[in-house]
Amino acid sequence: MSEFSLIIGNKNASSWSMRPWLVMKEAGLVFHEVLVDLFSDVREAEILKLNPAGRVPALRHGNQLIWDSLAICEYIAEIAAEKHLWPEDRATRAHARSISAEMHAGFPTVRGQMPMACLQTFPPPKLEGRLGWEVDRICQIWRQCLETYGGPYLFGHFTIADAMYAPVVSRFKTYQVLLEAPLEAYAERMLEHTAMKDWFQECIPTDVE
Ligand SMILES: N[C@@H](CCC(=O)N[C@@H](CS)C(=O)NCC(=O)O)C(=O)O
Repeated sequence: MSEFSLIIGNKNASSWSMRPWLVMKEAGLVFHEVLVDLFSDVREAEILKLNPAGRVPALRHGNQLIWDSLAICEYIAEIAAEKHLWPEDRATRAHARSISAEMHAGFPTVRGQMPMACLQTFPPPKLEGRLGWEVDRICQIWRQCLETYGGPYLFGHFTIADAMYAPVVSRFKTYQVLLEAPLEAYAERMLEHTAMKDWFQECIPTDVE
């Protein structure tokens, strides 16, 4: 059995789980998956048995438990240092960390009104008010990264920042958000990423929360 166990929710719906899962795949780590059904009545008790913080994802590595998606990504970046899961240049790394933290702490309206449902397609919501602002802000972030670093991913090669925005790529597809050509090309590239494709293939449809 692998030394790593990643505790995650339903692949179709658990955007927080998707992020470290992609990062661990990109790092080339072999890991055991522990799946918790977030639609089960006993999910709270199930999760609490595995993580006292009561949330997924969490990573068990030997006796060490690491919880919270970004903390797991940071841990993997240190373990697989040769993969440069953060950009090497300090200023670029600070930029990548800033947009990752912005996603981690923000965009509550996108989260609430456009829940992740990888396999499903829904009519586009009206992109106005706070929702419109948040979607525009994500587009601004992607545009600035792609223009500054030249693509094909946000900071050139695939980094934790791409993983942090991967659920948004999925949401934009599900809710048919129209994007300008370079951003659409980025979203397509992300959907073609091997780990992303594997995640989608392993999804089972769920209700939307
Ligand atoms: N800040 C946390 C958020 C994790 C989170 O909210 N996970 C949700 C599922 S995607 C969860 O565990 N929900 C527990 C529940 O529904 O009972 C992280 O980045 O890992």
